[in-house]
Amino acid sequence: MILIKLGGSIITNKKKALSANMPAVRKIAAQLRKAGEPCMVIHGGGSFGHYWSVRYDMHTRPARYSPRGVAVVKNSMVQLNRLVLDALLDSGVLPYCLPPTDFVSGDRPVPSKVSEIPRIARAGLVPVSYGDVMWHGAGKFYILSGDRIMGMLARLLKPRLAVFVTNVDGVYSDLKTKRLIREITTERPAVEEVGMDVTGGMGRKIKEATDMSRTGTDVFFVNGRHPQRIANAINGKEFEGTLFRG
Ligand code: IP8
Repeated sequence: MILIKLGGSIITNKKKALSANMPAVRKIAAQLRKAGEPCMVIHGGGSFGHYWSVRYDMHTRPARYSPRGVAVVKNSMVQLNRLVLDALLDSGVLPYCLPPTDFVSGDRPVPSKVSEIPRIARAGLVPVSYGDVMWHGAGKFYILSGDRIMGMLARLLKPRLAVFVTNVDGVYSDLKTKRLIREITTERPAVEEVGMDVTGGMGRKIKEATDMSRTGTDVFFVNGRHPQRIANAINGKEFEGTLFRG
């Protein structure tokens, strides 16, 4: 099983509110069709969920956020998810929509629900989940990042590999020169300012990827603007990107 995170930076135009980049999803879908093993896709919020989370000052910390903010953020993620599902279906990938509320309760994954996911994937469908605003209980909500979902699922499902698809080539050691770290060992990654991103941007991804690799999963970071790299990473071919070895 392979877990694939489609970053909001690749499936939306982060500089323009509520603008999706569905041609990018279609090109990535064409590569996923080459995977030859069960896959799950998780997508981020980009200029949908993050745009509204910033506007309503909502974060990953559970709190009594504006009910209107909760409704608006959730609605925007359903809209983006719908666009992603349509683009996948148009491209010959058969998505099975699984909002995180289907397998997360409070801030914890529900193991009996998570264990169904590989079965759905083996039945020929591609489960699709996404970062979302979640009910935490006691009047509180929180923003659950798709990156966090990757970490939760990897711990329980032990996938063969996990791929973070972003709009950069991988993890850089220097943001100015864009020197790519091919494999994370001792070199310190450089992390950009997060800007319109309430869940922590590249820093959060690196943290999740490090934890996932420690539990045995190989994790790749690849640039979704060169979709062929996704298929190369999945199929064990030489690829441009960063590896966190499991
Ligand atoms: O882009 C965030 O998901 P992420 C989802 O994977 C929302 O961090 C609602 C902002």
